[in-house]
Amino acid sequence: MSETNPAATAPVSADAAPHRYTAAMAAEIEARWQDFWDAEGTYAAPNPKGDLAGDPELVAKPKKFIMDMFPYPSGAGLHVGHPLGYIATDVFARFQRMTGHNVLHTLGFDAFGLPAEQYAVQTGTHPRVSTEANMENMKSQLRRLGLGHDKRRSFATIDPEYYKWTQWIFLQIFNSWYDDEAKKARPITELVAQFESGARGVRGDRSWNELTEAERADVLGEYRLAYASDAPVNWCPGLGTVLANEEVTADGRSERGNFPVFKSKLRQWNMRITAYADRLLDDLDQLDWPEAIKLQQRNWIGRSEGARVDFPIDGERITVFTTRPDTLFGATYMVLAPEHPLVEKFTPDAWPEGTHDAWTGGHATPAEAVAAYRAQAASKSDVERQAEAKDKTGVFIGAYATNPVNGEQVPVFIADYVLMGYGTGAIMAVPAGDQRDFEFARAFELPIRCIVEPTDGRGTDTSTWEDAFASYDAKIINSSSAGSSGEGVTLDGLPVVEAKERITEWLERTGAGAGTVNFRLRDWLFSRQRYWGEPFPIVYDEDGTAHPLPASMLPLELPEVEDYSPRTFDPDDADTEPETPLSRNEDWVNVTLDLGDGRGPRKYRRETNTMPNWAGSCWYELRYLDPHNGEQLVDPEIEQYWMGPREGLPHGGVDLYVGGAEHAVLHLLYARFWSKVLFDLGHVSSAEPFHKLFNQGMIQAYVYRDARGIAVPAAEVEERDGAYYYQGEKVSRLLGKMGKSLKNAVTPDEICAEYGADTLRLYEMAMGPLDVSRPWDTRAVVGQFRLLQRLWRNVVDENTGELSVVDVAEGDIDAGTLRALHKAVDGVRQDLEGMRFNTAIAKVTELNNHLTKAGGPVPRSVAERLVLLVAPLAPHVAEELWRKLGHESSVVHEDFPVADPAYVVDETVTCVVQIKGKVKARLEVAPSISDDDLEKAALADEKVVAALGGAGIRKVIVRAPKLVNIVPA
Ligand code: ANZ
Repeated sequence: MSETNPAATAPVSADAAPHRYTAAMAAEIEARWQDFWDAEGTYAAPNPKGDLAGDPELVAKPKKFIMDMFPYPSGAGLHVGHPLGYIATDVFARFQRMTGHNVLHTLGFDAFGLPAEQYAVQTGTHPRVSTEANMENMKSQLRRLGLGHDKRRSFATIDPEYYKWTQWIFLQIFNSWYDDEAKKARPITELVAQFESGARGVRGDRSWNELTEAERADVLGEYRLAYASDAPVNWCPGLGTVLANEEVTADGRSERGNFPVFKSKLRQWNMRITAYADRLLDDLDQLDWPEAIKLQQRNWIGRSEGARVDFPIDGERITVFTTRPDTLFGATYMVLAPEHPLVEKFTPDAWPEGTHDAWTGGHATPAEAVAAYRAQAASKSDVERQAEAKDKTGVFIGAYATNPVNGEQVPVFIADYVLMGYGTGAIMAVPAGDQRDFEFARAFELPIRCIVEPTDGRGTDTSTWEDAFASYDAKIINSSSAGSSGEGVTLDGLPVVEAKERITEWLERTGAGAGTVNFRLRDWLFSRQRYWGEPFPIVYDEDGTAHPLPASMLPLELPEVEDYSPRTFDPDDADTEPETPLSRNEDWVNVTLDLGDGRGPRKYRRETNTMPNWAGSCWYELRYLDPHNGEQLVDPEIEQYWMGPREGLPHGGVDLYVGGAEHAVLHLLYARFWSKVLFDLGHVSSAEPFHKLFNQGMIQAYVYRDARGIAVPAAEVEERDGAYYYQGEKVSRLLGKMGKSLKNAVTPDEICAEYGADTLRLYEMAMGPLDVSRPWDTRAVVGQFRLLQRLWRNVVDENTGELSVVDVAEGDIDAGTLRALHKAVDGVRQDLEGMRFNTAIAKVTELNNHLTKAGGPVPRSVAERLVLLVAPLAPHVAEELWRKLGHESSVVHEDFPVADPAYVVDETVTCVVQIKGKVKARLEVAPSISDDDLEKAALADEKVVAALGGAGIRKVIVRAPKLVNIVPA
């Protein structure tokens, strides 16, 4: 929006006061204090020991570790939306410092990532070079905001001294396994000892000592928490890269370039996060996180209680997972995921006699039908396959399996609504109870058997039904049998929950199945075919067995490569494999090493994948604690001090972690997983990384579009009579994201230049509750600038630049001012503690306005407390005024004011105290006083005590706040 800037124009007008708070003055004050804070190390947080300037007095204080989700150093720099959370944590951290805490607050960079690599492909600039330039730019933008970070603790995930430890943690995870009995990770050497002693058997009938080295490695690979396996990926030879599901179109081609995409198997690293599913779920209860985020994690982990049921077929069996084993009698057909490995095995050469035409898909043989359907299914993403499409597709594979509960032969289909990656990849279909099965059964004319008595009046004749019936309150019917394995079972008349129990017992007794818990969570695919990431500390010997590097060889630094771009292949050649950039550096890849494992120097090939960009953010909170430790991940005493378990935080963790809600699952789940492994292995005392999580809202901005729908520069749009114009043309206005591409980005630099950082900070905090999204409005920023001008004017004479406050004894300050002061102190304190920054600013404004309206000079002690209230929010102007008020040390470590409760109560009301109906006393009390407190106050009143003259009391009638009537005995 074009408009004149009052801050810039104020000082040049002829009669402007020479010492008014202006943009120019703000710029000067802010730069000066920022330099001072840096030089003094004002925000340095001492550690209990070590080289971080341990200060015994500070260390004895209670502590607070306050963190932001660290940024990726993007080339676009920051817009005003980015620092919202950083300002909020800074205000909170400053408040905590002023209320007696040793505060750790800093910010690093999450600096590995794809954009720098893509830029390198396009321009040849080394990703490190562009990343470092971006970091420099962002650092200066952030510095301008006056954030109180302990800069000695800052780092970037690309620093070799940092990723040395990321690699080290990988080795810990690789070298451990999950002991299901102890429910924790243990060193792999302890598992090897169990195999060696025979305490644990090796699968098959061979003993551990008979296995070759490679075979032993394979066995251990099935236990390790980091393991390599062949995982299906979307391989696009034409682009030379593996694609995410979202990058593949519905017809199986790459969104970019329109090349064919193949589901192929690739040897990849995985993390066995599924071993921790239960603990990741259970420990959520103890965390102070938004419920919505906890719910997303719970759903992502997706714990389902149910049963596995075996359906015999051809002397083998198909195992299904069901959450409703009680509906087993209603299972009239089965479905396997199209990719299920048993499909070929059970597909016969010819269609069985009398196969329904609708089941064959018009194919001459089952094999043909299966092949055609698989090709069709492979082109859909899991999301599309699960979409609630009414037209269910599938094909009969020509085989029947046996329902174990009644011996019925049920046809086996493949259909894409069953996913390979969930449960067992096979289901028993119960059309009466499951909507997808219902639709499929209608399409393929399969029987729909009513096994739960409908409670909605639709009746049991399923031919009249329009959908499946599901209710946990209903009773089971038509579910009784002699059982194919000889033993009968009846569920008839049982409510669902009891029926589940009874059938599960029956499954276990007859060996037809067992109760089980299934998780939606999958292991974490941990490798990328990229350059700009942490190299794996893994080498392969000539047999292809993976060996970990010894810790002494870390960091394994990223080597130089000539070419960052992926190698592309014939787009139709599915048999190709991605070529990783690291594999091109033959000198780096092929090495002779002595791994110190007694095998002596040998030839190895290095792993040429790199870690995903989630790796670096999985443990960065720990590095802030002890950022220069080259010997240990983190000193245990230091970790214990800042993050250890304590009252109310049974698993320990960061006191406050602020970031966007978009990180509900991946980052927050991965970081929790690494914490738990490190905890199990004894490296840390905290089993959770982040005790309290807060999601800030988004700063939105108006997007203006012309008639063609193209965004036009928001800054050049004019408003006339409620309509918007760009270069004379009418444009539309909608609230959206802020960003360069929408031409509506406002940078913090612009606002700092126009008004100063203190104004920007106040504006962002005043916009609304922190967790709510809010539209940016540059025109409104000036409101906060004016608040600072009035604040300044209440303390400093604008003409002389001298202090304008007067020394007045507390008792001589007028009651109205004292009330305004203490109410503000009380309210701001509570608001800052509760992170209600917007209402805190409203209270500061109210007090400031009171002082302005009162006219006359402000009493010094009132001005001082006002400045202290402002200090967390607008630290530069507060520091300047504090010094002007004659203090020699920084306001940063001053004590936050405390309210005198006597002044905090609202206006008082007069309460009449009667004895036997006669007025004996009058009390001034708060309108909100409770009956109890009022009774106590009345009975303690001198006049009342005298009037009672020691007589006992029979009854007291209280009508707070106005009346107390005492009836003596
Ligand atoms: C029989 C049944 C009867 C089912 C009924 C549901 C209702 P959640 O709760 O998400 O765990 N299922 C199992 N594996 C599947 C797979 N790989 N792809 C698609 N669907 C699958 O869901 C579990 C239920 O989803 C299972 O219980 C199974 O259908 C289906 F009245 O079995 B149910």
